[in-house]
This record gives sequence, C-alpha cells and structure tokens, in this order.
Amino acid sequence: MARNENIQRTYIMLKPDAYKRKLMGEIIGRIEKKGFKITAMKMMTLNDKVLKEHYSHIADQPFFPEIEDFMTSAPVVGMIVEGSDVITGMRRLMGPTHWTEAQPGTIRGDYSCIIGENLIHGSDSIDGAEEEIERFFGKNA
Ligand code: IDP
Ligand code: MG
Repeated sequence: MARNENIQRTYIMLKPDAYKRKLMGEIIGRIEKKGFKITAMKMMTLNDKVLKEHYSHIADQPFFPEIEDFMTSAPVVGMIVEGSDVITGMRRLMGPTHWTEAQPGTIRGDYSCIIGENLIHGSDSIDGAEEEIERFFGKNA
C-alpha cells in the first residue's frame, strides 16, 4: 500500500432486500473486487430497539414505521470493512440514498428502484462508523 493512505474502517450492512433477492453474494463480491477488506461479518435479525438507535436521525420521519417493518422482515448481514478512505469509498460504491439519483454501476443504481429498499447501509463519518461498529460488534471490535 502507498504511504499516504488514509486507512479507515466502516460499518456496512446488507439490508433484508439483499437477503430476500439473493443479492448478498453479488454485493459482497463488489466490495471484495474493489479491494476493500472485510474484517468481520455476521448475520442477524434486527429488533425495533437497535433499529431506533441505528436510525435515530430518521426515527421521527413519517416513513419510519415502514422502514422498521422492512428492516426487521428478514436477516441482515453486518460487516466491518477496512481500507483507504473506505467510508467515502463505500458510499461511492453504494450510490446515493435515492435510487433515482444513483448511477448505473453503483449497487443502488444497478439493483434498487424502491426508495426504502436500497440494499445496503454504509456509515457516513468516522465517528458514525465507530459508533455503529460498537453497536453491532461490541466495544472490543
Ligand atoms: P443512507 O442510507 O444513504 O445513509 P439515510 O439518510 O441515512 O440514507 O437514511 C437511512 C435510510 O432510510 C435510507 O437508506 C432509506 O432506506 C431510508 N430513507 C431515507 N429517506 C427516505 C424517504 O424519503 N422515504 C423512504 N425511506 C427513506
Ligand atoms: Mg445514513
């Protein structure tokens, strides 16, 4: 690796639509092929409590009950992903939140056409990533 690389880690989560549509392998493959390193991975089913914490910034939105139903409807796969500028890098690989804005070639641009069901979560800041990693993998992760 080059010297000036800004190694970070991020919390990535494949949402229930990835599980139901059997797109988990495809998405994990894209992360691996990009060159980022998956250092932890687990499948789990979320409950309302952890979801409210994870999505506290949208918990008062009118669409939140739908998100809650969707996010608890099937397993998710949580991952810690490591690499140079991986927080921004993963957000680029994912594409923007709204599929109408996501370019083909991105995960959301290629596979999503429903706003709430956009396949993948990725942390949006260093502090956010550390908080989410602790939430889903514990303090010592
Ligand atoms: P992000 O996942 O791209 O970081 P956030 O703004 O953190 O986007 O929102 C969390 C999730 O809430 C989104 O991924 C999406 O599934 C859902 N969401 C955001 N805005 C809307 C909306 O306007 N309608 C329905 N669902 C939404
Ligand atoms: Mg977000």
